[in-house]
Amino acid sequence: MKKIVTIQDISCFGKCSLTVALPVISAMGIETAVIPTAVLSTHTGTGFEGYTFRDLTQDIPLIADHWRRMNLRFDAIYTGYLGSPTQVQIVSDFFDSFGSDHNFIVVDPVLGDGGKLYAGFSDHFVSEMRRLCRKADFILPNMTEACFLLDIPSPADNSEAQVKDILRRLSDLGCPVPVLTGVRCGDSQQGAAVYDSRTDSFSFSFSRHIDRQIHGTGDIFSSVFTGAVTLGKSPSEAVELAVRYVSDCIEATLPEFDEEWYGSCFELCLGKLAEYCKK
Ligand code: PXL
Repeated sequence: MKKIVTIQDISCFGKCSLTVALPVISAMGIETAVIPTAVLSTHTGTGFEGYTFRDLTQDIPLIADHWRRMNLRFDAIYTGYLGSPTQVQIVSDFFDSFGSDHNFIVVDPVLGDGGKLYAGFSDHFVSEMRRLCRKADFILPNMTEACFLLDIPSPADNSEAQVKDILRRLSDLGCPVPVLTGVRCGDSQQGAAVYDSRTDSFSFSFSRHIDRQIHGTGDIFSSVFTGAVTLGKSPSEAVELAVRYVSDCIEATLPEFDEEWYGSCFELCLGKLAEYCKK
């Protein structure tokens, strides 16, 4: 079996980060090892206040030391939400220990959405995340995160030329294959775009646009993308699969949105995802 290790928090309630990555990657038929970076009572997004935050930064090197002694190897290393600049540095050390020519690194630079940083993040955190992106084979920012990483204002519109320019600049940060999510195409479509700087090629993938912010969809996207590349798909095929599954999850959430406002009903679509991966 293929094996991924994912490094991100557990938000105990709220359906994001590890509570998404673990079921989604497992449904793709891939073993999923985890390093929890923090335990929060809920995620920090809109709608939740007064959440607890237990920092597990000091545990990460201890887990890594044990795994080194066991000689564990992973086909992919995938990071999501990280809680502090120190944690980013420790994750960077983990890449040095466990990254190799036989695996790849995915950094989802979780920083913010809707033009704003998430609660508790500073400019210093953004610059540490920018440094981490340099070590990744793939980065998966949304439009807000891309603008913070590049230190540019949010674009007024999303022309193809503008998206390509942002992707090129993201690759200049040092990551050969950046993927940009939250890309709009006219009023009716949204999706993602990928740039492979090794071949200088772009690829876009879209589904129906739904005007709702649903928390955790970025984590679903990144989990499917990482799983798909681990299964041998090309970056553009992986983006296409991730766009399709996120769209399935959003469609499944709409009828439930009054109750499930804090996350998506991705659970209802895991069977479909398993089927997509068999094809
Ligand atoms: O979905 C990204 C995410 C993960 N983990 C925590 C978060 C967020 C986004 O707000 O707050 C704790």
